[in-house]
Amino acid sequence: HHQEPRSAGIIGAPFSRGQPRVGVDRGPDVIRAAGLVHRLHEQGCAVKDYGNLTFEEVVVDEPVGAVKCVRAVGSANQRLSEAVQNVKRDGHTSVLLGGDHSLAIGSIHGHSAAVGDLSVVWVDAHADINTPLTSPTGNIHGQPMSYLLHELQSKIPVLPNFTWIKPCVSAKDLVYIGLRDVDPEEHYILKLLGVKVFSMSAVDQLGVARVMEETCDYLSARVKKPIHLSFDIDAIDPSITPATGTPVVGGLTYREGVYITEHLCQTGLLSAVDMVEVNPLRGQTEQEVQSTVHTAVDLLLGCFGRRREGNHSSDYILPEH
Ligand code: Z70
Ligand code: MN
Ligand code: MN
Repeated sequence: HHQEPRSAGIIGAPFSRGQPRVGVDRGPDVIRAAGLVHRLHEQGCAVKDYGNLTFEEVVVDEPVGAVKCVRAVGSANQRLSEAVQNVKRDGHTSVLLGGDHSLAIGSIHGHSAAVGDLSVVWVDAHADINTPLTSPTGNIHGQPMSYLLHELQSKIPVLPNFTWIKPCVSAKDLVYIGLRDVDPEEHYILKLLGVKVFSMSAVDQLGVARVMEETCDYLSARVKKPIHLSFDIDAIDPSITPATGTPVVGGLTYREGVYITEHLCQTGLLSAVDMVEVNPLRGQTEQEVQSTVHTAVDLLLGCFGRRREGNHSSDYILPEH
């Protein structure tokens, strides 16, 4: 059926301090260099590129307990939240190009501050729901959902540069797709809160079409809230997207990934998208990097109405001879 015209507001966040590997800060520029803006225009999508954010240089950032780079991550996400609020107030679907997945804190916070209650679809090999006290690594990209969920607030200590964060997501409004590397503490949290999870086992069992049908039924059972899609490129199998910090075997195929974006797009509720953890320095060859980046672009095109059956604009007129 007919889709309203969409517009994308792109924010680049060249930020890597939520995890230890260099290179993920180059994500925004390599995704743009692969032609994202041009290809969105080509498919009839209006685009405003807000450019790359710049971040405060945090010189002294000693670990707080086990948690690394707390001040830098807190400060960067506060800037990102403001930027996402601006993009939403300008009327666009927000597109965050990461950067590492700690950026979901500011992206989801800003999205919720602008539009109110959200549904979150988190597509990832990992659950990224460790609290600062359960994290086995101290890397904040493994923790963003814990800061955002109302239900975990009593478990979150006060951290420097994190006091602006207001929890804004309810456990019942969160769905995971693609999980296959979940820490025991995270698994406990997911069960405790009753979070809806479609692990890779569920994708194998049900197929991606039923997973998406059930995801959207589940999220729209009460009221239809705007959807925030947080897509970690490591959800896709590393045979397709190897240029990422922590590849995990047994992931989504390219086609399953694209199907997820097509399906969410056609709900008409997709209001913000994160594309994170693309790290061009983690590819073994230029071909590995290109495959990863082109997949990220195709997933974003799917979010903005690209259909594999083909597209045409509603005012197209067949030429007469
Ligand atoms: C682990 C942690 C993670 C991405 C690794 C890993 C989390 N659960 N996320 N790579 N993208 O450190 O909390
Ligand atoms: Mn991940
Ligand atoms: Mn992630």
